Amino acid sequence: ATLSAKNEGKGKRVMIVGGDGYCGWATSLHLSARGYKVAIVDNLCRRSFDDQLGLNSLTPIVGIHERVRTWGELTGNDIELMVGDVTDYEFLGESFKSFEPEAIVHFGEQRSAPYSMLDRSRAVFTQYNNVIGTINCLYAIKEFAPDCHLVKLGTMGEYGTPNIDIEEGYITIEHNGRTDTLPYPKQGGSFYHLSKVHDSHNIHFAAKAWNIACTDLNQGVVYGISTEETMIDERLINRLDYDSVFGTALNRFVIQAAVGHPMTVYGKGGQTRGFLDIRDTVQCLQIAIDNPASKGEMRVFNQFTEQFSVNELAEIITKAAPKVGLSPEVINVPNPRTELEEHYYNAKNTNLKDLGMQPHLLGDNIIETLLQYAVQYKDRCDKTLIMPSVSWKESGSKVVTHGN
Ligand code: NAD
Ligand code: USQ
Repeated sequence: ATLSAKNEGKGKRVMIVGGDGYCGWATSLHLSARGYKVAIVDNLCRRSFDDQLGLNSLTPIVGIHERVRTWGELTGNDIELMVGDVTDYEFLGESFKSFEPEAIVHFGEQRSAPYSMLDRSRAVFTQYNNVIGTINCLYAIKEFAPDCHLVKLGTMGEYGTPNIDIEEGYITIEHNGRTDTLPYPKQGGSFYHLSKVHDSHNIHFAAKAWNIACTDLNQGVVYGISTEETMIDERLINRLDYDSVFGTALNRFVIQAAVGHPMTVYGKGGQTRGFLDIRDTVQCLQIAIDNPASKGEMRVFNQFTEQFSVNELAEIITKAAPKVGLSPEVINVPNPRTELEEHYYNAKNTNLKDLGMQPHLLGDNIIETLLQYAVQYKDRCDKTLIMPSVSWKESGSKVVTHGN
């Protein structure tokens, strides 16, 4: 297949932890198409969460072995596959010794806020999986690949919604006549978001203690389905979550509009977040890898392109939908989360733009394309999975054995 690929980093050895997931699969193909030597490390737990809770991807995804084989057959680019868990240090160490990564992109965490609030055992799993996995990556770099650049996915949600502007990772504070630049205050809104806060602190410390090069990418909510590479063949299709546990705001609204379900605005809908197209996720990852952090530094980028409130997202879709023959409704459902529904929000995102990121903005064309795509797979949607099923207030210590 012919791809409009640039290949500045041709030959660079990049390990992608979580490469079977939504962001990780798209990034693996993007880099592989551009001549990077890619190894995917994934324990496939995301697929088992679907099995546990009875969820599914709107798009029909094939198994990881078939995905990787298909990619190799169609493009001649081989991706190495190592199935295992990064909380297992012996496995991770062996992966480092055999692949010898020059950069490691760490997507491999439990990334759903509602999943982390299901019950005590999921809260503990989320923090153990995420925090220990990241500590293991730091030790593996120290022990086996001291020059390897860690590119770690954090989240904009680490900052919460403070009543002042959000900076990129650090803020200069004047206090009692003295000044210092310090980590920006963190206020995660779920045990998941807090796992990322803990990761950031651990990375910041290890970067200094062991002279490791680290980039913490505080990514906003990702939307979109296709990248150039995932569209070559249906066996390369990316996953697309629409259920109330793993589905995220804009993707959920698009799918809801496509299947004739009202768009579920939680509470007043003034909740504002940073968003980006999945084509910008893969672009930003390449930029971060091509321009490594300095050793001993934890560099922080806020990785989003535009800010919207959930009400604004619903309005944008309502406006674009008639062009594809749809007329979605909006419902305000009681907010299952503990969060501000009306608040100030102004986050900086200049570092990636300064390095050349060219954003894909959320215009009508994109919404139309997303809606058409969702309509194509609408029969795979189980509408009973759409309404919120996890309450922050009711999270208890009893194990919830099914999603609702
Ligand atoms: P995803 O769940 O689709 O993918 C994560 C992948 O990591 C899965 O394939 C899973 O099996 C794997 N994984 C999890 N724990 C692992 C472990 N211990 N060992 C090995 N593999 C493991 O998630 P995603 O949406 O692709 O998100 C990727 C990363 O980006 C996450 O860290 C997430 O927090 C972050 N992020 C995502 C979004 C978003 O909107 N999707 C936004 C901001 C940040
Ligand atoms: N929301 C609705 N209706 C819905 C779904 C969500 O109003 O049907 C609201 C939520 O209440 C929240 C906002 O939309 O205020 C965002 O929720 P979300 O589920 O889209 O995103 P979130 O839980 O924050 O998590 C997602 C990813 C996570 C990532 C994060 C980026 O799952 O991995 O870290 O987005 S950020 O939001 O910037 O922290």
